[in-house]
Amino acid sequence: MSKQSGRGRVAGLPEWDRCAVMGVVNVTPDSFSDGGRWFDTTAAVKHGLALVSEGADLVDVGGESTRPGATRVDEAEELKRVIPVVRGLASEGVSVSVDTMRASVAEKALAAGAALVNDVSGGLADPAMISVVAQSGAPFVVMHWRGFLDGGAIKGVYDDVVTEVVEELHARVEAVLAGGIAPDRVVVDPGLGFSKDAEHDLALLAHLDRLLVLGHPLLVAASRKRFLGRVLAGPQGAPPPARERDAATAAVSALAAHAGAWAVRVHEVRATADAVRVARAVEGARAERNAPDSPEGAR
Ligand code: PMM
Repeated sequence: MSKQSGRGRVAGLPEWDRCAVMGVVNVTPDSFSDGGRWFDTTAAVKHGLALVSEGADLVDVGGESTRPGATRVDEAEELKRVIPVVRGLASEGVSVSVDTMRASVAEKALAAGAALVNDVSGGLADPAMISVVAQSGAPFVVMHWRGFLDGGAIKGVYDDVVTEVVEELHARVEAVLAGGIAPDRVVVDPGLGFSKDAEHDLALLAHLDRLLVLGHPLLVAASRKRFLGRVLAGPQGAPPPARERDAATAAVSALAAHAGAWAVRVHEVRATADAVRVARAVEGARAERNAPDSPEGAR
């Protein structure tokens, strides 16, 4: 399968000729890397617009932290956090993604102008999610998920993480298609850091080609995650804090773009916007060199 099939196009969203950049706005007091900073509608909308001016193609708005140990917010609170921010950004013409595990939040966010539903549970947390998204005709991100993180260590045990993630994602894709979401509206995501340790995350990044075989555009969300802290710390050292992992995040963005990812989800947009453009330029140079009528390609 060509790299292009992973990049592909997601029906219902603009088309980019390179890996797209999804900027993150967490409207939460407690997300692990930026919690509390945009916990106010005006500040959150302003931040989303700033991310767009720095090069974000999409802005992902979430009102519930998924960090290990986080307790779930109730539905009313999640709606209060997310909907005004979605509405504010959509009214400015931003392509907004809503990061939620709740069908009711997805439904109201779509009505407020969101263009994409990003569910870290891949439709598992709320049995109504798939039908709500199917009825709306919105595209849907299916992330690999083995349940809420307080569910026990067994969830992070794999014999072969790449094969298992591919198989489990395949099963979720079948479920969302059976639930009526159109195939050209399904995006897959390996769920880095969710029931996975640093070795698992690195193995998945090393084998993004295996995820592309699923035949759907691929989203990679490595931004500031624990595994980057581990890599930067080395065997003995202490991991740098989340906000000092942005250069490492941009490195992953370049690698993911080069491997054919459709989009990368990041907190700090500027460096990643550069990274995906460099990856695109390299891709263009390769295509030119391989073209049958180029002196290089003819050799
Ligand atoms: N990770 C987080 C939140 N949302 N969405 C997708 N599709 N994939 C992810 O890996 C993902 C996500 C957790 O990170 P954050 O708290 O920094 O937003």
